[in-house]
Amino acid sequence: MAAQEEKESLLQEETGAEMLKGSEAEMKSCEKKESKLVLYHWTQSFSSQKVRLAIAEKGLQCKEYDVSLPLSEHNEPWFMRLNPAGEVPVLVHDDRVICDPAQIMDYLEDTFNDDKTPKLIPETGSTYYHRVQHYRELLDSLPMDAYTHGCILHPELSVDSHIPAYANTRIRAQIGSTESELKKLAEENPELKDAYISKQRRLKTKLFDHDNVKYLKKILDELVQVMDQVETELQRRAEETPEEGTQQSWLCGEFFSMADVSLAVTLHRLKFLGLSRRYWGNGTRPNLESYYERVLERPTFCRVLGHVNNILISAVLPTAFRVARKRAPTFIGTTVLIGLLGGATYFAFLYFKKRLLVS
Ligand SMILES: N[C@@H](CCC(=O)N[C@@H](CS)C(=O)NCC(=O)O)C(=O)O
Repeated sequence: MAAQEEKESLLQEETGAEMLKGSEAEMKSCEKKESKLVLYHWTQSFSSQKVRLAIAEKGLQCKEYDVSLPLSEHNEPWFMRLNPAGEVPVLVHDDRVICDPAQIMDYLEDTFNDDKTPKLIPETGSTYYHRVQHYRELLDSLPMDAYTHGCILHPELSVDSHIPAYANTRIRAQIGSTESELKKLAEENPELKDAYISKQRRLKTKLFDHDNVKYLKKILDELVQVMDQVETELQRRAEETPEEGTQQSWLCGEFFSMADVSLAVTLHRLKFLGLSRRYWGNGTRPNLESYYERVLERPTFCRVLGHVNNILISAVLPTAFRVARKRAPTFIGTTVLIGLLGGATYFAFLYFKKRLLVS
């Protein structure tokens, strides 16, 4: 379990074994602010994608660690100790551990606020501030995990999705095994028993809803109103006269804000799920359509999330490498043993051949 040990030791290091004291130390820790950011995330996790985009937009240095959901690494004891909800993303900054994605983004905004760092939330009290917060809240309240599970479990709800056909069987098998896995982990780790049991209960209710087609159709219908509201806001932006020398505006104004982080990642997820045609294809919401096209061309977005909808590159291959790495000792051991046995047989053959020839 080399990866786990590496993460655990990093965590120990990060959570303040060598915490500094006094004003001089504070200054030093301020200097090192950026280099001490660590994000535990999973490439396919919607909430992780938002945080990763916000970090990139702010130009922050951050160490990223993949916590594989398909391999259930988020349920391993070391991760449950970090976040008892067993969910990604988790941000560790010096001795602080922040588990909620919205809180992580507020923390980043409040902490890294010097003149050189781009702001994603405008000055409190300004019109822009209220607009950004309004759209951020509106978009962040969407049940993205329900859309995601729903479209995987019921492919008939979407057209043109990037979800591979095997995902349905895979996720059903995972849902089936997670309950017993969490119960077993609760028995093996008494100090985390409550966390495992409440997680198991929470997941059960959640996944029951996400498999309910009637509920899924209802929430997908409700999404129409949100998309209408966004389309109207984007139309307003298009009608505003841009200041001289400025480029095309984003959702709340001429700057890319936290609301854009939410909108960009939401649209990318809807595209992945095969829901884009339903909400902005065929000229139904032209502003939304051109907005998404601009998002795809944005360098930070391309760099951080450009490949996440390609499941082979972003999930299948990294998972396969992770499995190979975890099994490396067994694999190497077996290979050496086969090699030794093969070699011994060959030398025994040579020996007996020589003796036979001699005799
Ligand atoms: N709890 C957070 C979101 C975090 C979250 O749901 N993370 C998902 C991935 S996007 C996760 O880690 N799921 C794993 C699990 O529930 O077992 C919220 O309320 O917004």
